[in-house]
Amino acid sequence: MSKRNPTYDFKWCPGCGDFGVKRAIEGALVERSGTLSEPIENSVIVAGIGCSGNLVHLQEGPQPFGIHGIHGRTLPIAYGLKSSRPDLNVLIVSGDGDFLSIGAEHIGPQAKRNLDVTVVVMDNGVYGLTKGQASPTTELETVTTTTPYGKLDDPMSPLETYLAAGVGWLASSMSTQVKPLQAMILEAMAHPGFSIVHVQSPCTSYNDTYAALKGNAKEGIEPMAFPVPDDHDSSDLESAYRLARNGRIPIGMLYQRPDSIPAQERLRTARQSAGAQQKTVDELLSAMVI
Ligand SMILES: Cc1ncc(C[n+]2csc(CCOP(=O)(O)OP(=O)(O)O)c2C)c(N)n1
Ligand code: SF4
Ligand SMILES: [Mg+2]
Repeated sequence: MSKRNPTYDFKWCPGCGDFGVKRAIEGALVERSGTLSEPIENSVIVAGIGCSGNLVHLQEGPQPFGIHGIHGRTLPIAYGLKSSRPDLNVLIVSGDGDFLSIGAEHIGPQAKRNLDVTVVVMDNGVYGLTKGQASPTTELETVTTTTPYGKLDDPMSPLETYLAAGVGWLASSMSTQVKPLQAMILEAMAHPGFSIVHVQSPCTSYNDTYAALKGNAKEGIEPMAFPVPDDHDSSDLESAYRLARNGRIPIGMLYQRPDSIPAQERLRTARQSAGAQQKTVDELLSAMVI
């Protein structure tokens, strides 16, 4: 439905990074709708679970459609949606726990398929909604309720993982940079193919990383985040890898594959070339009978 659910009363904590992501998405959807003269209902937000996924209920202003899915399955839901309604603009919102743990197995296949959707990952390095358990991006040795002796696993590097999986359009951002983030999401939605905007979105209750990301000269904290250099060539995959592997967090456009044929177009072309040889569903099924 494209109306807010009046009985859903979830609220983010004060200062939660997700507020900035929400504003950027609202702005990008309205801007897209105006530029393309398309009703906002042509956009659908598919949400994972977690505080981040609740974004789908909290959109203000003109309402897109929304589906609040199950844990880790935003991509299969979006695939089904896009397969039956390729005309829709599908935006996924998901957390580091939802997208990069139980959901991670879907990234590779959809990247290789070049499913034409945009994913906004809200990374707070923790399972926020369930009160602060370790997620794949939680730092080594961090003590949480599920890692009482400190986290034993190295943190995952999401940007490297996406590039290795074959994601063809990748940007990295911070929830505090609302306007640049809005512009990035808009650009990602215009890309014909799979696109990811990975956002550092701190959790003020269980993993407040604002100071670590931005740095604090007075307290001698070096910023983890740094802007992607102006001379970075975003069509150069090797150069994108170097930035992703740098040990800190690059903020900006990392990679855009020069050629991008989205899944729907591949299917259309295959159907056309099959022509008269197209098989019925019954024929396809009987070919698999043992
Ligand atoms: C099948 C299933 N297992 C476990 C949960 C419990 N659960 C709710 S939110 C969450 C973690 C979400 O973490 P993340 O995606 O990082 O979202 P955040 O709250 O940090 O934004 C989990 C495990 C669930 N909803 N469904
Ligand atoms: S628990 Fe963390 S992620 Fe969830 S709303 Fe609060 S600050 Fe945001
Ligand atoms: Mg999280």
